Amino acid sequence: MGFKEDIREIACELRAHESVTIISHIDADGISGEAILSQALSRAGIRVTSVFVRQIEPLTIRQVPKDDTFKLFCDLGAGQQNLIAETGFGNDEVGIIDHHVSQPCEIEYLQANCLPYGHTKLSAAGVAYLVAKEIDSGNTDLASLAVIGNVGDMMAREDCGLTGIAKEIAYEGAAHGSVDIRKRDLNCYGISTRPLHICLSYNDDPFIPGISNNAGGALRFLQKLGIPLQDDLQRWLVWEEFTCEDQRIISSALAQQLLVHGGSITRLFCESYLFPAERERTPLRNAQEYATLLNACGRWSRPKIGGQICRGDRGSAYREAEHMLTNHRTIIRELLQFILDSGVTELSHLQYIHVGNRYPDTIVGIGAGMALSKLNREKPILIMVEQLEDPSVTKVSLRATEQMLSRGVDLQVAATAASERFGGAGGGHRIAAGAFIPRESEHEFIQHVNELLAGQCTKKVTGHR
Ligand SMILES: [Mn+2]
Repeated sequence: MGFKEDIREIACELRAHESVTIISHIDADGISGEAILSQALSRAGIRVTSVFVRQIEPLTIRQVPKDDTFKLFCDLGAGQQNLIAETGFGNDEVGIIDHHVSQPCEIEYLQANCLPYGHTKLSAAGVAYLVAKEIDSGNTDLASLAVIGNVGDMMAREDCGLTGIAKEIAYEGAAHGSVDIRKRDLNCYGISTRPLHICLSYNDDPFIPGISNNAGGALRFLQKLGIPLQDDLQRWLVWEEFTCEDQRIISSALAQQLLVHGGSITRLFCESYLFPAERERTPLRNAQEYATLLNACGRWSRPKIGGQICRGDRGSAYREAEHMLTNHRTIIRELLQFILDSGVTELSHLQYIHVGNRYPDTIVGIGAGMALSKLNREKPILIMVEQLEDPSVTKVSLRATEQMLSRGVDLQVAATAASERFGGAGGGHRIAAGAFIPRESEHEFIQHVNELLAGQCTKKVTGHR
């Protein structure tokens, strides 16, 4: 069977049910995936209720109702099939839409998963969109949500743009008119909302000397170009608002700056995905910032607010999400400062820090990713946080950079193997992974992750020789 057949089969199964419960993940991919599926199902006359969870584990699986609805897992489930089976769900009442590593299981659940077919750069929302289109070919208006899920799950990061099926979906969105694709745009987060010098100074991929981590330097750099940086109301322009000609002048000056310092310009540009129907200077204008807005909702336990925004609410839900986004950023900034002030402990192949119970476990991974550019850029970072609900469990987040991946680093493999060894559970992606481990194993766990990372790097080197 191929991926297409799996999509067809799950769509066919869904159409046969009167009511469906969607169980989805609280991140941007899970929220946009749920919005795609629930809208496609409602349009087909199927009743839908949705449950959002942070992950599927023995405690959270109790939130899945034991009723006669069909259970559709989205952005999770593939790696937890044994738990789903142990909980008593039969193979006639479960479907899984996922892009994570699938776990062997006695019960063969219906599953649409792009990963076993080698589509490594497609998110769950991407798969959900394919299912939605199989339910009704008229569902192409949902493509923009799939773009948000794909971008939110970093599918565009490595190649500076979406590829494969995810790219095809973006082009369907463009054909529908809801997505505006900029083929050679500035590879920088915040092109719709941040004053350009701030936007540039926050960016470290590529790291531009004199500009990255240096807002003053970035501003002086732009001022020298002799182009207007503010509008008539003295507001700083955001990247999107510069004329094409001015964007060209800025881009070539940035390229020059990189080249002068011996850098490469390959990551200076990217394909970006804008939503022309959304209000200007809001995070809804492009896929990256939209995904952050949804992530903020999820991380602060209000994923359904994100879902309302995906369905078009630009009133109270949107205002609430904006507040969460502000709060989200403030706490992450505090966490970042805490990491930098406290300092990390460096091992041969890893740097780590324990933040105790100061920060919610849902944001420490983001803070760790941001701290990485200001710490040793050669080693992945591991951050530990106490679980508020259960202090005997420690939540671990790991973050790496593209550069580290090219040297062989695979955090998903390390997190999974190391946590299993100590009776925990882990998962994620090569560049970002997480785990839950017993508190008493923290020290040994870190040492073991360090050993695994050391092994990954040597393997890569020998492979090349
Ligand atoms: Mn995902």
